[in-house]
Amino acid sequence: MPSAWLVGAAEEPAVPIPITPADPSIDYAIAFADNMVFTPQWRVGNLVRIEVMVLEAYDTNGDGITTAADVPLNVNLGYTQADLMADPTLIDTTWMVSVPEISVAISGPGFVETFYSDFTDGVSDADTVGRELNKAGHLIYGLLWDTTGAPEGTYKVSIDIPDAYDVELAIRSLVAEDGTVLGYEELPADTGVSGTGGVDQLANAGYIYLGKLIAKGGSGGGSSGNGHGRR
Ligand SMILES: [Ca+2]
Ligand SMILES: [Ca+2]
Repeated sequence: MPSAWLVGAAEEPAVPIPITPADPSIDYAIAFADNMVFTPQWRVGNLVRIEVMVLEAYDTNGDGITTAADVPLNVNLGYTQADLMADPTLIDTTWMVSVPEISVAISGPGFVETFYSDFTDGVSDADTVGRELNKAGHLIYGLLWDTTGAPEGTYKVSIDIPDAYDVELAIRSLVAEDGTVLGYEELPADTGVSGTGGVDQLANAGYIYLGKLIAKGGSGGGSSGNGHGRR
């Protein structure tokens, strides 16, 4: 899978990542990592990677509406991980958004678990959502969800950011037949099945349904299930 997001994430840079001021004149998108979208069950051991970006979204192609087509593939403007680590203030010039706090709610059959981080008061054990600059130069938020004890079923993952950052889009990579990542597209509308999702206006959250969590077999993480792959 073309998910460069998954590898090479770095710790917080020496210089703190500044919070991106909320702009009331634009919208914001929650971009879900491919492993959350395309793979029925992506996990190592019992750990499922939850990973998103928060992106700016506004009408760039002049059609009067803000859609995923307005968000460029190159959301980091070509800055590398090293560039951004050396000068995190560059993030403010990109499409990537550094939010002051974020909440991740995971809900499924008889199960709810919530993770939260406040990035304005430093990093402590109270912060259970990570914030990293990955190898692709993406500012990502994520965590490893330990599914030990979680019942089988389809889980909803909801990413809630402060209301000042008006979430209007839940998006994923737009991938060509040959695997080339072309840009972004909206998640298929919520039907409650894996890979679909949308925006919860009341919560100001973007959400997605993960691939169905099934009992672990002997074949290792990510190898089982079907029906939601790209090919
Ligand atoms: Ca547009
Ligand atoms: Ca904190």
